[in-house]
Amino acid sequence: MSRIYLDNNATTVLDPRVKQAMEPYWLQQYGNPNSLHQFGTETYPGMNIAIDRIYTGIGAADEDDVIINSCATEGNNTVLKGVWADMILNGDKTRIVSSMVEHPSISQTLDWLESQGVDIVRLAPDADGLITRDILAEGFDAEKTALVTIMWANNETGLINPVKNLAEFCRENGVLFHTDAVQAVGKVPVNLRDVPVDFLTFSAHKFHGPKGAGGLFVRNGRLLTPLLHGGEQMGGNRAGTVNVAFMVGMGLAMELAVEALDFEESRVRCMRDRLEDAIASLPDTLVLGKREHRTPNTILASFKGIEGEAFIWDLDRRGVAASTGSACSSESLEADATLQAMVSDADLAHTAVRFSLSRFTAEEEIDTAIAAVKETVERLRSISSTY
Ligand code: C6P
Repeated sequence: MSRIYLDNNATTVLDPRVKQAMEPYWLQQYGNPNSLHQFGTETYPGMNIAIDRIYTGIGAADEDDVIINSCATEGNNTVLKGVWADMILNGDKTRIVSSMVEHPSISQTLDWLESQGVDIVRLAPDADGLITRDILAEGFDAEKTALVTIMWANNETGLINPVKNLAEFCRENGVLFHTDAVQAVGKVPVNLRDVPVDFLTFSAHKFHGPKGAGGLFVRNGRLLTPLLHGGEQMGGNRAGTVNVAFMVGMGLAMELAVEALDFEESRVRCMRDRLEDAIASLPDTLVLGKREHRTPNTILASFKGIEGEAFIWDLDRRGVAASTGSACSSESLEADATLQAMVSDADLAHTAVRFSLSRFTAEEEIDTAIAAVKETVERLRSISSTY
């Protein structure tokens, strides 16, 4: 049985062109870029091209910095803990403002900062599941606030926050703004010339690059206390030997993902809508979030009376891979504020299943997936009705 992968928000397949571009850096150009000999210096051209591709891909300017790191979790931790060290522990700010619907790499870090005495404000989304400028503005205290961090696109629902408005509000109030753009890069345009964020995180494996490579955009190269102290790599902002192969792979993956944005917006959206229509037509089924507010590849659906994990297992037996919310906190969906804000029926809110496509998803796979979803729903509902 051929397998169908509809869990691209968890991770994506490496683009074969990216794999090929990384190849020389394992056995031939394996030098340490910080070494003075040729093995070291011959890695420079590839790294420079990669950095150019990343700057172009997100619209960074020469005066900005992009710190290459291991993943978005690292980038998110770097911003939150750096701002804490610089502006709260060693400054006069007391507060970080965020939302109730962030990825655990933000929410768990905020929980820890709260345990250290930081005043954390977690905004609830509106009925559409979004954090709007009005929600942020209500009761906002610029004197106290060191940072606002709101994700660009939600990994479970695909809902896209109005990040430009939020960033502009923070700029007007003189407060730093960070966005976790892991699920936005490669799915929707991310142009930081238009969107005045101060910090932005991304992760290569979400856009067909290698796992274990990420980036942190820092407006105007603003200095933050680093998470990793040690060598002078990344201008002293992130110590540790640079993973040249992964950096090269991430650069090309970024370029290819940006080139494919039209395809994402047209073909991927079209396939997603077809699957979504089929799911929504099943009885007692709900798809969360308005289409126009979501990334083109994501569906979060809820099947009344069916337990999420049972659904995933049954669907997997039919050769289709989906997930119950995010890969690192599947069971947290019950407590997910986005769902609670959007679904009044508690039973529906317990059973959400995420389907996420990519530009490598094929039309025929959607036909097979639709049939498999229908069979799974019928089977699991028939079992539950016999008890
Ligand atoms: N979300 C999901 O199934 P890393 O793995 O550190 O590069 O990325 C973490 C991360 C941060 N922010 C967002 C919005 C994310 O979606 C993720 C990864 C996966 O939803 C795995 S939990």
